Amino acid sequence: MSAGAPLTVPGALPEPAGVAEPAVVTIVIPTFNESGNVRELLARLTESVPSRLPCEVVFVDDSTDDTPAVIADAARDCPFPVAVIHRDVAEGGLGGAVVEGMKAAGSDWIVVMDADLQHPPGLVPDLVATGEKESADLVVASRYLPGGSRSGLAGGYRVAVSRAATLLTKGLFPRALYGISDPMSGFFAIRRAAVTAEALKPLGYKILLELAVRCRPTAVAEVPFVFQDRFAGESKSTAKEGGRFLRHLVELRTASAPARMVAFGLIGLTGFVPNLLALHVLAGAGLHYLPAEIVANQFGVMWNFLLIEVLLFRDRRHHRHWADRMGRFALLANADLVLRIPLIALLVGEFGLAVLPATTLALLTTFVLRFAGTEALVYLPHRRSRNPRNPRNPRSPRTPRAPRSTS
Ligand SMILES: Nc1nc2c(ncn2[C@@H]2O[C@H](COP(=O)(O)OP(=O)(O)OP(=O)(O)O)[C@@H](O)[C@H]2O)c(=O)[nH]1
Ligand SMILES: [Mg+2]
Repeated sequence: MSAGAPLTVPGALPEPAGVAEPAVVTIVIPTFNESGNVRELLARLTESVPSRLPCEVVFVDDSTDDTPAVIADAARDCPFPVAVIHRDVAEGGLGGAVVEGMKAAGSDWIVVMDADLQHPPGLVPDLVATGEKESADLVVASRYLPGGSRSGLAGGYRVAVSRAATLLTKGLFPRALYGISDPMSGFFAIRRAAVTAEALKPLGYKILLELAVRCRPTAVAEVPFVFQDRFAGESKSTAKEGGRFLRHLVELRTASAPARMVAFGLIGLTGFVPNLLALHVLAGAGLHYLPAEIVANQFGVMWNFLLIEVLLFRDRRHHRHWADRMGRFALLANADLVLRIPLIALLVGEFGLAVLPATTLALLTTFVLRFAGTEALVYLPHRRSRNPRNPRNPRSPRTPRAPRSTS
């Protein structure tokens, strides 16, 4: 099986001999070097799913080992269709892989599960049955319901991190996650009709969170499950994945312009720290306080620029060169200072406001102008880069891919 061969018919899954019934559930399994697990996983799925529910399996694989070959071999014994989509570029990591699998799904229900047997295959039919019985769009396998447990999470540290991440996420998205006790779960069933794949911008591990926040499935149900020990191989979850998760949270939370403005303001506030520190050092070195103020302000501006680039406009950076973005951002930040004084003078002199309310109003006005300016002049594509086929990303048209069938 040659990795990354162009695939031409999106969504096509072959029917294995002897199975006439169309699949009710497509089981999407992301794999990254799971050659020690996939054979056992397919065997356990064979034991527990097709007798209760016609199914098909789609692996979305970013492996550098022989996982696709092992799947191809093991799939020969499966009474259901098995396909592998192998990606040369692991765009969006685990979450990106799941979305790719969802696009290829041909059934009414999609179940997402890990390949390392931490998610019990026997629960797949129960997830779908619960969804049907409760007319739910999304059914989450939860470790936090009575009867569920996190025993497979290696060590107290992992348990604490998982719990803290759950609380933080629930706090940030109380409405979207209402009724979901385990938004960090990677084991769930969702109706294909509830997935708007174009709305998804997955980033890393938390694909359930991405779906719940961006697709807003209306009815949600839960089923308890015991998170098992990894069957074989090593965890792919790294500290880098933690950073990705925080970026994912910020991206989801700042999807609307008002939320982005609040985040822009909060980042702006943190800029006081480098600004004051630089002022302290420069004044200590004997520089006159006025030039020191101007130079120190640039430290705050650069700090803000870096945070905004990484946290707020990560997916809107490629329209301009970084030096162009930095120059425009610095210009707007300094214009803010220049604009504020005449505005205060106008509000006091012409409109008779007292100095304090005039300053507050001027600060708010210049802040909103600066935010709008940053959105429009720094992080929106300039006209030349527009492309009728894909106005938001001139570089992108991606060749559609279909799964490579292995059985
Ligand atoms: N396609 C794809 N799959 C991935 C990627 N990263 C992880 N996976 C798969 O996603 C699933 C979950 O990854 P794990 O490493 O088991 O993460 P985890 O369950 O949080 O960590 P452990 O509890 O230590 O196993 C596994 O099936 C992995 O093979 C990726 O970048 N691409
Ligand atoms: Mg795992």
